[in-house]
Amino acid sequence: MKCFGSSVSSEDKENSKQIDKQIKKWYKKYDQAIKVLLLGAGEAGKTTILKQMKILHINGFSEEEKLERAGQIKKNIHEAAGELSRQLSILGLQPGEKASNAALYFINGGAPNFDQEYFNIVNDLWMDSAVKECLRRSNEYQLIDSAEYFLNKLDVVRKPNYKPDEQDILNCRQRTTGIQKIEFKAKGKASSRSEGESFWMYDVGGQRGERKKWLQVFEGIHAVWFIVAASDFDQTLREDNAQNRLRESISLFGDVWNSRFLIKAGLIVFLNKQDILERKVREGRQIAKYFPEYNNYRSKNPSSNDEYTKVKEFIKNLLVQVTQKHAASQRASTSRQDLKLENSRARQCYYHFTVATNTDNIKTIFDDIHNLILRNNVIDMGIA
Ligand SMILES: Nc1nc2c(ncn2[C@@H]2O[C@H](COP(=O)(O)OP(=O)(O)OP(=O)(O)O)[C@@H](O)[C@H]2O)c(=O)[nH]1
Ligand SMILES: [Mg+2]
Repeated sequence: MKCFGSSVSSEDKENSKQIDKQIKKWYKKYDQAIKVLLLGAGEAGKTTILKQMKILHINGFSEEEKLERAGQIKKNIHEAAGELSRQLSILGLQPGEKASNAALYFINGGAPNFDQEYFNIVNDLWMDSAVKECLRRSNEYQLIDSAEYFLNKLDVVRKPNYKPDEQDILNCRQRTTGIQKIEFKAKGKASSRSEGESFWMYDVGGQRGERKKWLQVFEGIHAVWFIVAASDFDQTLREDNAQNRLRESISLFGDVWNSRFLIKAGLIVFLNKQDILERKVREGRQIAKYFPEYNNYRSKNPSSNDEYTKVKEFIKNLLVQVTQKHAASQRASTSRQDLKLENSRARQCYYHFTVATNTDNIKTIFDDIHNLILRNNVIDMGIA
């Protein structure tokens, strides 16, 4: 039996040296953290994904953080109750006497003290059917996503010793200003080390005024996770009520895809808020009213008669088209020789349908992406 190395030619030796060198180079790269940047428009779900990473890979939330979140959750309730109260008359809705009085309390303002009397007033408002109708029409104005979740949990949140659980924290809304970073280690199926890989994840604010800060974190990013709230097709921007939210997201995605600062970064799109999208479609909301091109859209999977499946594929296709448009314009301006090079480096984009508030869903998707990074797509991911 031949022993390894006993009859190795000098050519083999040279090859093996080269491979060792390459492997060392890779390990050196992996020694550094894998840097992930969360991007997307306001309220897309970036911070919610970051919170999931804390739950999945760090120790979740400290007692101090939970207490802080309890205060923010009460502010969410106050903001939601205030907005619903203001919109009742704008939408021409007629609540009963109790809810009318409660609405006046919110319209007249004043700092809340969150005592039991305060929660009775919120309850009077929330129990009214006109207020429920007002919530149903929330795409016509700006209401935080967590409104229904916390108004339905009034009995729990109003308890003097209320401490939020993980699901409450995932639903709590707090706009990001500035840049946050978390560090964690994660082990994938293909991890070669017992402790797994190091990740650095950056979260930024997505509203228009925040985006000028993004450039500060583009340097050395390996992967961008671009979060789109797919359910936003019938809503307008909080910053500009003349602009459709989903159109803004798609145009922003184009800017990110074409950014020369991110050309080496792998791009993964999270088509988020699938739970809300599915509910809207099942309720009969028509995407064609906002995206007339839907009428001409032919599903790639015509055997599926499911309207929700068709709508989610249509939204994904809007993003795919952005990447194809760029490739086509590149080809038009490239010589034959360069074209070969361009095609050999054709950039990939990966798509996932997500519910950022669902820990199991995000765990599965994170594991997929992690394994993709480790397996064979290192070049696509911009790491090698
Ligand atoms: N139902 C549902 N709610 C979600 C989902 N993803 C995020 N949310 C909620 O949407 C709201 C906005 O999410 P954030 O994570 O704060 O959004 P963001 O992208 O960080 O927003 P900015 O900080 O303004 O850029 C929060 O109340 C979340 O709980 C989802 O998939 N489903
Ligand atoms: Mg945020």
